[in-house]
Amino acid sequence: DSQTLLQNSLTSVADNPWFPKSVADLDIVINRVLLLEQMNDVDHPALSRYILLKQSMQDEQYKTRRKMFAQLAFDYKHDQPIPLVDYTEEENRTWSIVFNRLCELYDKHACKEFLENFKELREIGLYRSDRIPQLRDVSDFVRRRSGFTLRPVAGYLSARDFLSALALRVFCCTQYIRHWEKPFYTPEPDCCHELLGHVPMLADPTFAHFSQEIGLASLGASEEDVKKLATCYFFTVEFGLCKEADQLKVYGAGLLSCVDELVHSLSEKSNVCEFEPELVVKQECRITTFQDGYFYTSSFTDAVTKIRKFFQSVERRHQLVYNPFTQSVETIASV
Ligand code: NLE
Ligand code: FE2
Repeated sequence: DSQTLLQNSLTSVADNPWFPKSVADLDIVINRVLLLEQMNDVDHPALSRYILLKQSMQDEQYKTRRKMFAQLAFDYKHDQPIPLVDYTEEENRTWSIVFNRLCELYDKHACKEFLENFKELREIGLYRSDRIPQLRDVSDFVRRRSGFTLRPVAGYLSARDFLSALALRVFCCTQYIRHWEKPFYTPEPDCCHELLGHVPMLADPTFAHFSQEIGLASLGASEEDVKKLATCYFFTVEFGLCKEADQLKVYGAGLLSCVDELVHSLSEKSNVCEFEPELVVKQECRITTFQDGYFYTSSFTDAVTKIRKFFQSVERRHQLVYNPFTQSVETIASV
């Protein structure tokens, strides 16, 4: 009833006084990233994958390059064209190694929506094995297909900040590439992860719509609800599996960009259960090792339905609608 609704929105305004309401607001949000230098403080013996990352950070040349990429992202503003990058020979070579090995796995293991879009990206010449595509061109492609745009970012964002960009139909993408020594697993997102893992799915209108829906639900939500939303996002958009004619297929970007974990997730050793939001929200999201387990639904749309149903029981704090003409969200004063 209107009394409770009013109460909820008042509580939420007190808890979270501000959230981005337009693409311009994202200029403030997106620069709050977790940088590698800061990750150096997160030391833990169990993080063996993280130690790999530390090793690559001892490569001075690579470190300098990463600083340049971080600066590009920090300087970027929402109304500018995405900066073009002159990738080095070594960077393009790393891309080739990842691209070629993943292509061998996709035919058998990727879901049909992914394969369709990936094929198109190759046919139009945007995706080639010998050079890293420009984020600017890829963003134009995605916009034409699903209305999402890509935006450069320097590294990991908090779940709240990342999801808030989705609400505005903006997907944050790193532009640097992983270290050449570890092409088949990296704990961080990089251009292989964004372009190979996320982009083909994001070009699918249903998938794009769902991504925005999770984003909208996160705006002004409590810490607890943001964590739940982020965990559902993680085990679907990042690590989700689905079934096609009784065969497990992959649609999660964290698997589609990672040779080692893709193979692992479909092996005997992996633990795969049916996706149920109640169970999933209790899982730990791992970013420096393989996941403890993976979740499948009969189709990607089925995951959407389940998540939607689950979050209907979570209190809605705002009635927000996205206005595509102004690229902003508006509060509906319908109470
Ligand atoms: N582990 C992934 C990869 O190697 O491509 C990146 C994960 C980013 C969330
Ligand atoms: Fe990702």
